[in-house]
Amino acid sequence: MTETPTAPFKAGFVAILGRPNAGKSTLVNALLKQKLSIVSPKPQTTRHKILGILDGEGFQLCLLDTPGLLGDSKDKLQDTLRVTAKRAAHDDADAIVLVVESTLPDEKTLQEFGSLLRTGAPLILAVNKIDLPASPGKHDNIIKAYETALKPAAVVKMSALTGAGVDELMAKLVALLPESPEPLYEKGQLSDRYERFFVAELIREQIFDQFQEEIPHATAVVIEAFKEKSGQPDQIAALLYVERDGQKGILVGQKGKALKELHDRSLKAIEEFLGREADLEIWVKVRHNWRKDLNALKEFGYLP
Ligand SMILES: Nc1nc2c(ncn2[C@@H]2O[C@H](COP(=O)(O)OP(=O)(O)OP(=O)(O)O)[C@@H](O)[C@H]2O)c(=O)[nH]1
Ligand SMILES: [Mg+2]
Repeated sequence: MTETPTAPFKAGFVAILGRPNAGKSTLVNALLKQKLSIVSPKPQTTRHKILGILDGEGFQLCLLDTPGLLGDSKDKLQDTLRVTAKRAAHDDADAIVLVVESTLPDEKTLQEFGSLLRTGAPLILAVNKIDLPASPGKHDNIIKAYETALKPAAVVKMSALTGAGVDELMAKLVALLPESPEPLYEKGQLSDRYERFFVAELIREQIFDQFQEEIPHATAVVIEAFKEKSGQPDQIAALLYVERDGQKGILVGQKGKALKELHDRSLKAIEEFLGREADLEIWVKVRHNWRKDLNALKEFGYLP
């Protein structure tokens, strides 16, 4: 009797890169089929390399969501975010997904993305947001421009929002994964980050939703305390750092109304995520020009 040979197990890292707002985090969540990374219509939402682990039949796909690559950086935070994203590609990736929107790339964009090829990792071009209306032939022209400059290993037209093309992308990624004697992370583990990281992110997501203009970008969230006691709600204390007194005034609002709303919305999101009750305290502090301050970036967890 002959045994059917089983395919070798595969596991590896796939870095998801692209300009801010291209839909990287939405794509990571779509591939994982659950919400891991926060998403907002405003650019520069993601500020960390965030690992999402997907266990499949015969494979483990380790997805790395990254901060959007900006053309020019204006401060040390933006410099740091660029380094974080590029490191994910250069140090960790077995494959790269370049997520682009339905717009023709300019020379600078092509050059910048071209530098990702130096990683040696195969690059898949994911043309996202195809659910949005586009003139006839537009996607083909965009793909042609990227294909000429980057020679991607594969191209997928997709919508992270509707899910169109996501399975096709996943199949292409799994095919690119290296063989591995065993999974890289324990089966069933979703990320390498702890609950307190995601709690801070959920508060940031509410800030992106509730406040306009510079406020979301000028705010950092630090979890000061996270205490679990059996039979009691978790005790969570969050500190929001802004850059100027005026921003603090906006976050707090008249008679504390804005902060109360932020508190209530954040608590709801946090309890849903944790699957248990929590008590949340939010404090707002000013740390002048923290985005230009390397010590602050370190303290807030943006720098190793
Ligand atoms: N119509 C449409 N919108 C999308 C799609 N994918 C993402 N979006 C929207 O695009 C916006 C940005 O999505 P994100 O996933 O936060 O983008 P990102 O690339 O992670 O952005 P940064 O973290 O800022 O770099 C959100 O409003 C998403 O809902 C898509 O396929 N179609
Ligand atoms: Mg993001």
